[in-house]
Amino acid sequence: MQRRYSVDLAKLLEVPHRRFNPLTREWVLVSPHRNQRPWQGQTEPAEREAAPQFDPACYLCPGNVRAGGVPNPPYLDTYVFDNDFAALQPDLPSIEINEGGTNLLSAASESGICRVVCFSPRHDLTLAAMDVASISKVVDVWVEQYAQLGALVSVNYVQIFENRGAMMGCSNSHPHGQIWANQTVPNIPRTEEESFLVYSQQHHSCLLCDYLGLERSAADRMVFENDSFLVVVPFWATWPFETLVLSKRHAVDIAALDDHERNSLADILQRLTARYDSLFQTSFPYSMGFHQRPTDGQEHKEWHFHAHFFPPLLRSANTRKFMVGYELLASPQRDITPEEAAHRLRSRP
Ligand code: H2U
Ligand code: ZN
Repeated sequence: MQRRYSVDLAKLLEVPHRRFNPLTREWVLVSPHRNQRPWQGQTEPAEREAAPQFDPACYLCPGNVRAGGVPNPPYLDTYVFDNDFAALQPDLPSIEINEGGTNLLSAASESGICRVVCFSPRHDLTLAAMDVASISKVVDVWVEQYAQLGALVSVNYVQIFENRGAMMGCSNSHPHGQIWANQTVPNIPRTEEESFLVYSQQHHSCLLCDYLGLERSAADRMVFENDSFLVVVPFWATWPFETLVLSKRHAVDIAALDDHERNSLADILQRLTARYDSLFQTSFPYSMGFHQRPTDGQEHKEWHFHAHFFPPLLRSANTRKFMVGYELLASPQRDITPEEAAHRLRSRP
């Protein structure tokens, strides 16, 4: 299959090469020649039992009792509760160690709040199967939670995410996501924060606004767009069908989106997850989440609100990519190019 790329990119696509991720400032190894063999994709649907609309054994369904004995209310659209097995706890005493000041044995207490967000009372739905109006309500909840948790002096970063599918370690197929609100800014958003800052100081513009402009003019990695958001397989993607959802306007966080943009976000999430599902005729597993400005009271104009989708599937509903061996010890590596992945995603409904 011949597609037209810029001369330099076409040359690069013939040889092993590395690509730079400007957000994490790390490299990914791309080995396109290993993918010259014909596409061995399988499209037969994976064995799946249809889920019931209500599961009496599900701890997220309305009216059911969760671990610890708390019953869920008979909620009608979304429902948020404090995680019963929270990884973080609020109001901790401050403890810090650093033996000899060498950072060889360095640790500090970390306080925070973990919540679970049910997207729908219907046990059988997914973002892909929900209607945009219902997903808009989920977006409103994310905005509210980001603002509420972020306003706490003890919370400096709010990570909103969804783990979908047993392959990603999700324990329950009931549509839900999680929010972890931390005292400190965790590794990845902290690295992105530094990248945004340095880029804006060097170029007097925003890293992702500039990147968005490049992707729009090249179109090689574009998947689709709506009024306010654009989906690309980023140039530096490590997972086979990884995507980046970019706000077209320079918004620093989810709360800065206006009503129309919030609806657009719901629309893009519905259409992207449906496209993923149709790629291998399966309920596509992934981890997704938003990256946005830390809630440390600073303006952080350098931040550009975006979402990452990291799906593990490679060739079929049952063939996943493992980040092992070379990936664990040296650098992430991929065979199928981001351009090819974008092409496959573009060709789905
Ligand atoms: P997953 O999204 O990874 O499946 O996690 C679901 C969360 O739900 C998990 O963090 C929490 C788990 O701690 N949970 C409760 O808060 N209450 C329960 O009764 C069971 C699970
Ligand atoms: Zn349920």
